[in-house]
Amino acid sequence: MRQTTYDTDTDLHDRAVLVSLVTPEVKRGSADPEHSLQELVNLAETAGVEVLTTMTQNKEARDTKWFIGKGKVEELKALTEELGATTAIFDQELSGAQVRNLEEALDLKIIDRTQLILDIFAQRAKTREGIIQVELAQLSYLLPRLSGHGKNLSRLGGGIGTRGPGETKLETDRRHIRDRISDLKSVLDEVVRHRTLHRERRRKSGVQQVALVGYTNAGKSTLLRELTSADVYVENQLFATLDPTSRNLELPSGKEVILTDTVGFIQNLPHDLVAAFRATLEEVCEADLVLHVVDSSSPMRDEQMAVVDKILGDLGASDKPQLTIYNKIDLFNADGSDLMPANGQDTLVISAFNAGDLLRLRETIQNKLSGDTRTFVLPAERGDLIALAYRTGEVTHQEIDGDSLLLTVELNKQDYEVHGYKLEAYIKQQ
Ligand SMILES: Nc1nc2c(ncn2[C@@H]2O[C@H](COP(=O)(O)OP(=O)(O)OP(=O)(O)O)[C@@H](O)[C@H]2O)c(=O)[nH]1
Ligand SMILES: [Mg+2]
Repeated sequence: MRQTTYDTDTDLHDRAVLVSLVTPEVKRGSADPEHSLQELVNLAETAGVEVLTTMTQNKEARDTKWFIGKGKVEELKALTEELGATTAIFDQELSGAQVRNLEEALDLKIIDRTQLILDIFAQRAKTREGIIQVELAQLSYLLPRLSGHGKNLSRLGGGIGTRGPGETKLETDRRHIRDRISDLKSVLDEVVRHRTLHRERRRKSGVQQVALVGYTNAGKSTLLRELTSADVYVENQLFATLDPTSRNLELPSGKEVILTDTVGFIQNLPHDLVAAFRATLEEVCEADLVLHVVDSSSPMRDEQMAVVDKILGDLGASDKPQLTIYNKIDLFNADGSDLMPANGQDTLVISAFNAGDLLRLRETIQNKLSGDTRTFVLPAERGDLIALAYRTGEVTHQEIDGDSLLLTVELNKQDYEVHGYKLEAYIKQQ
């Protein structure tokens, strides 16, 4: 479903040549340019584009006017004419002027990595929140790129903007986009408020929350489905999931927790998109435990893990208790140069389709969530401490002993670290 007229129209009929410019700056970056280009191929195919071929240029610096060198533009023109391409997709972000210049010189639709990702998100967004977030990201991307009277303006379609008296079309378009951005932001604020209320209710109910995060296509939704029999969309394509889905997960002890699936991450995730999806991603910050799902079979495994760690850091979720799940171990190539990860306290090697592995996973989640059990001897008149003990975990036993109350509590590690430490002085000595 397309929800706006601002998307880039990458439909089934797009036949594209993919272009990457490798500068020393790109090489210094965290992503390997070849891997990145391969990922661009996957992204393009996910968006329904037929990829004809790829082209790479090594150059000292990007060209201000053309992005790639002028000679390379000629080469690209000959190639796209020969292959009958309709589109050129660039692996790096282009400026508005570069898009216009290339469009005119090549007579092709010009798209960059960010637009391609935004387009996939636009195709995938199903819920009201997801749709708003994608539109917000698209408009934020578009706004600074609106300049001059090039073809770019026609991208706006008829969705917004009518010419006001005495104003140029461009100014009107800009103003309408700004208005729309501020409208979307206030709608989103409302959604966020609801979400926060909902989350607080869940928190008060004392049910612990576990969030699945990871690189796109790592197997997060598969795990949600296998662990909870949830009817969720699983697909061997990038960004199958956009909206967080939560389900009850029963642990081996019989206790239930909430397991939430989230949008996948990718390298060079457009900044506007992260900003727009912040509301959704902040769900991760509320989790009692973060499950970082990794595709062990990917040749880009370490890069992908670094991307996920970086985004978790940006979200302020680095300090959360974390379990790294090396998934798809059935596809792991033992002869590969990558080291086989080992099971440890904070890591688990599994296949999402192996029942034994899933049981181990549920046991490990249980262990990570349940802190130690402690018995506190609290003076009966200290209602504040008794209330605190109840808030810091699950009280499994209660007994009166003279003027004291003995409470045995299965501690929630995180709550205990935050405020439960006040109870430390009252731990019953064995
Ligand atoms: N062989 C194998 N395939 C798996 C395993 N886990 C998941 N997959 C496959 O990997 C693909 C992606 O799975 P998803 O669960 O959609 O991945 P995701 O992390 O939710 O991806 P996004 O929603 O795009 O971020 C699907 O084709 C799954 O069937 C596994 O342990 N082994
Ligand atoms: Mg998914």
